[in-house]
Amino acid sequence: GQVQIIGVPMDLGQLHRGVDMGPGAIRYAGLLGRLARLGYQVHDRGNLPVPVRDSLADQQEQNYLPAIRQVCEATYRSGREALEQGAIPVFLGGDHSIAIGSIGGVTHSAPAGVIWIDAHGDFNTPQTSDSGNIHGMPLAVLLGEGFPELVDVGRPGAKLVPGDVVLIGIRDLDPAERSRLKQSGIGVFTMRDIDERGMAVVLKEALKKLGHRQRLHVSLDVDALEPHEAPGVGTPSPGGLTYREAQLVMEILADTRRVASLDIVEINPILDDRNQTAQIAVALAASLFGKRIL
Ligand code: DIR
Ligand code: MN
Ligand code: MN
Ligand code: MN
Repeated sequence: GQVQIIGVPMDLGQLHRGVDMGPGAIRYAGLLGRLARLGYQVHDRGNLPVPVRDSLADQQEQNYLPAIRQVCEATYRSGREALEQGAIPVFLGGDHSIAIGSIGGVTHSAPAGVIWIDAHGDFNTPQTSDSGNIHGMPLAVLLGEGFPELVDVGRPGAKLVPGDVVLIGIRDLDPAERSRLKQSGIGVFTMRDIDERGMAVVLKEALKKLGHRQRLHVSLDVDALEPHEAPGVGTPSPGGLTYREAQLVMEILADTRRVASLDIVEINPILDDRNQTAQIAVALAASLFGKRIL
């Protein structure tokens, strides 16, 4: 199969500088070589253009909404094209707001199930957000809620229905976001579920919820991982997935042979320890695309 790497160096959805260097860090950690050695034909499409934050002073009080919309439009087109060319797109963030474009693009002609791996719900609307940061809103946008400029990226309206989404690794929700999520019909698997029942059981239940969808998209926010292991993130949350739990997720997902696209987001090399977080992300991607121990 063919993999297309699509870098989206966007840091506008949150406050910390440095997330724009995520695509470089992930490439430097050896993503292309790892996928090539698994037998994929890997094509790097380079990075999409993203305006520099310092050039957007006039958008600051809108939390960079116009620029984020524009970048998500371009991300949508790249994802749609990759799929039309029969490739697996791998989107390198950037912050999680890029998923508005990536998941929109990969659902352009047919729906997909989404496995959203994150410490956070990313289910805020402008009304429920405490921070105003758009990276806390992309899942709500994909379900049709929030800024219309973002909801209508690529094609008008919602890109997903609640039954198409499962969340894994959740442990940090804002109060109003939490009640929205509980009422949403989205499958939410919290750290408590994982602690009590084990990752293998939880993930199999999550996959059962997505049984109606042939194709799966994995959206990996690396802050889902335990911050002692993956420190290079802007919003670390204690009590996260261990490296081994995250590996097991990827191995079980690989066994389904239904994974058709991937986001790797929120890696901040400035906050990282010698690129360790990008290296973990690359090892997880290798497992997701079929690397086996035996
Ligand atoms: C918080 C943090 N819920 C917000 N969200 C993060 O700003 O809406 N998402 N960090 O990744
Ligand atoms: Mn996220
Ligand atoms: Mn997160
Ligand atoms: Mn974050």
